[in-house]
Amino acid sequence: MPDNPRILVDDDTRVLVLTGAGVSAESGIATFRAAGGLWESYPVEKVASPEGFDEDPELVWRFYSERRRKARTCEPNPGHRALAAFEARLGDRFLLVTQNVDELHRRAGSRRLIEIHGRLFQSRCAHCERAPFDDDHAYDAGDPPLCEVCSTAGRIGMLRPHIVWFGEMLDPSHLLRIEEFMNAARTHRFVFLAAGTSGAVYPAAAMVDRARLHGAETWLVNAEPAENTHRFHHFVEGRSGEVLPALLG
Ligand code: BV8
Repeated sequence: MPDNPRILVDDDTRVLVLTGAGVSAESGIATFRAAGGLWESYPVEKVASPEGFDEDPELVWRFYSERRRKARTCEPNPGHRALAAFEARLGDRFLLVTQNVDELHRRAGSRRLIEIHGRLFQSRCAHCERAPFDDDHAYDAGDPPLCEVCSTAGRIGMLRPHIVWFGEMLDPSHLLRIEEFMNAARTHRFVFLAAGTSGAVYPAAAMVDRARLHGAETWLVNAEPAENTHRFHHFVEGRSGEVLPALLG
């Protein structure tokens, strides 16, 4: 791998990007599985699963409220901004898929963005079909919040974070949009780039395999080898806030 690799892009190239928690690390947001990560303080099945929410909604709301408080104080880093600039260059030949829920890609200006694991600053009702709504409240004192729509209808409906938990399906419309982008890209030069992800969570960790089936040249940028590094053509070890501006510049 040359010292300063670059992803060469011509007028025909389609680029699909997948990011994970490592892309937000330089903004001060804890990752999940690295040392000192979130899962060290909280057992994942207790705070990021529907069973955990059913068992102890107060604990789950404390976990997400703490993350809302923290994420509000963080800013996008050069890695987020490099991806937003790359989107501005490529337009509809670019699509960013993120596992991150911190909304820093949004705040950096990314718009061709799919947040496949949900959004930290949205809530929804766990019991009715009410659409997810913007919500930056920290509900960590007292009872979990209730849905007004349910209350008005004389029901008890508890609010939950608009997050995809383990054991929950991803939004089918998100998966369809990703598949459609890959199908359209297969007759062009197609690059798949993953950044800041340990490759531990599915179906996101299998995107590299789908992309290769569609003829993509695949790149991984990560601070350390990931679980699926061997499935990428290129691996650039480093911090995404430093590597991405050079790689995409
Ligand atoms: C589902 C909640 C159907 C939001 C999350 C096979 C196929 C399908 C499903 C499964 C399967 N096998 C198992 C499953 C079930 C499960 C799964 O994948 N389990 C794993 C643990 C084996 N998947 C699911 O349940 C998914 N649902 O598929 O439904 C189904 C259901 C059941 C059974 C079968 C099918 C739902 C997955 C979504 C779960 N929700 N989070 C939240 O609270 O945030 S996942 C969670 O992990 C986060 O969303 C996070 O984004 C995601 C992935 O983690 P990473 O982003 O990669 O973060 P991590 O800390 O791991 O790594 C960061 C990396 O960055 C590190 O390598 C580090 O070195 C690096 N780094 C650090 N600093 C930097 C850096 N890199 C660059 N620069 C830096 N500065």
